[in-house]
Amino acid sequence: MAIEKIKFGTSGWRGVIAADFTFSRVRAVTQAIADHLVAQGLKDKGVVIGYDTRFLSERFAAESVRVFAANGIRSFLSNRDVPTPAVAFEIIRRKAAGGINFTASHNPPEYNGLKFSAAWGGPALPETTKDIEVRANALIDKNSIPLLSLAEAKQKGMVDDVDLRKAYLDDLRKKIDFEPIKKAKLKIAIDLLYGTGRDYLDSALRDAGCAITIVHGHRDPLFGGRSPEPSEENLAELSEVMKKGRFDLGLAVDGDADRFGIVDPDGTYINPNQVLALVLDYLCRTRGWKGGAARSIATTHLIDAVAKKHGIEVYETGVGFKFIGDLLVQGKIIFGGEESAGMTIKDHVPEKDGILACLLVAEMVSSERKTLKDMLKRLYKEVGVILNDRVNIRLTEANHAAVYARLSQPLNEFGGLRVKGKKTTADGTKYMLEDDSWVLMRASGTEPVVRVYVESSSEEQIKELIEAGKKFISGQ
Ligand code: VG1
Ligand code: CO
Repeated sequence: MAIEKIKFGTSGWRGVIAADFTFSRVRAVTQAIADHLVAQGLKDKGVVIGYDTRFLSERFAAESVRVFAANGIRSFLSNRDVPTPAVAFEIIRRKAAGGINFTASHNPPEYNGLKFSAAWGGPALPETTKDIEVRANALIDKNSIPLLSLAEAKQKGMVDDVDLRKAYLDDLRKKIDFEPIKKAKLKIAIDLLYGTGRDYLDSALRDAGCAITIVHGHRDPLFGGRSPEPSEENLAELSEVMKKGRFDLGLAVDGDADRFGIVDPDGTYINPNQVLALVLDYLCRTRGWKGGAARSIATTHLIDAVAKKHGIEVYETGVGFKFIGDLLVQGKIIFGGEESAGMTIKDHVPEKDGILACLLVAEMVSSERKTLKDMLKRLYKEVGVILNDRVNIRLTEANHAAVYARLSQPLNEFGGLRVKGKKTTADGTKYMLEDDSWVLMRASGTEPVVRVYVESSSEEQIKELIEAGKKFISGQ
């Protein structure tokens, strides 16, 4: 495969290690970010640098620090692998110019990546990443990128080793109501998926008196041969552990701990869309906040139903948490969620936070004293049944062009349902079908897959829509 240009996707720049994601390209992107920060007049504020548990992540981070140092930009370098939301928190706390987390998040083990967060703490918006891309591509293969050794950088005071954990966890204590959790004395099983959530999520809950059993709590850059994504398939082992023991709740976070995964006591995986709707409903009932709710175009309309119940406005954004983060800092929303298991709330970081989401669910389960399944039944009774599903279909060099051509074909009917409206966006066209069902098909901006998202009010209809999506993508 030809080496591609550096391109930021839905969240950061990602590539296969040694092919696309190399030390020299990391140097070019860092130099581009340094130039961008100089142009913004932010040079003197310093940058927060973190990394995940992937192969070479800490080495890529160190390389980046060397480039920043040579540009006279000081780095606050994390002293261990770190969740992306903790980097976001530290940027805001230190009033830094921005930050980088070296992570490919939920991608397979052969990938690494970097997420650049702006001074406001959220994932950089397209205008910023565009500027960085242009600068970086002009620098590739140039030997002119300045570099200091780490020792020189330290000696010049250009790098501080910092702990990001304490301040972040202290802050979460103000945002989560730990009282009901302490009273409930929960038994919780946590799957850390070999990632950065270790000693963050489990510590917060242990401190609240919960009995914790951990699965995959050590670093494995191969992630046990899977992707560190807290999907139903990847949480099968957590579910088995829960079936064998007696637990009140199962929790998980992805590789960089910005996504959540939730499992009911009987081992049933709860779909993230349903978790988002339940938490929004819970927050509206308990926090008394005023403001809207944001969801991406691919995220469930169950959120809209909950918002309607509480009389709050809904904002629909493109895919990618940067757009939700932007609405949060503008003060427009009290809650934002994405179907891929992203969530944040008012006064918190404008970035998805899997640790916060898991703690909110623990709080909700403790104070409601119900399983998530029972809470869902209650919610469906109140606002109506809205179900959803998503499949990912692999893109190969062979099917790539044909699939893209099909994605832009207009539809009049889908899965036997008439198209009654459509919305065309940068993420493809979302087709509104009869019965308030809908379908969205789009190419991922993080992995070589096409995603088909469907929503409807019955299981049968969901199955039909998913089948129709698979057929449509494969050209049958
Ligand atoms: C996916 C999700 C999107 C999420 C993004 C980053 O993007 O759909 O909701 O914000 O990953 O998540 P895409 O373009 O592949 O569908 V993470 O946990 O990798 O930062
Ligand atoms: Co992630």
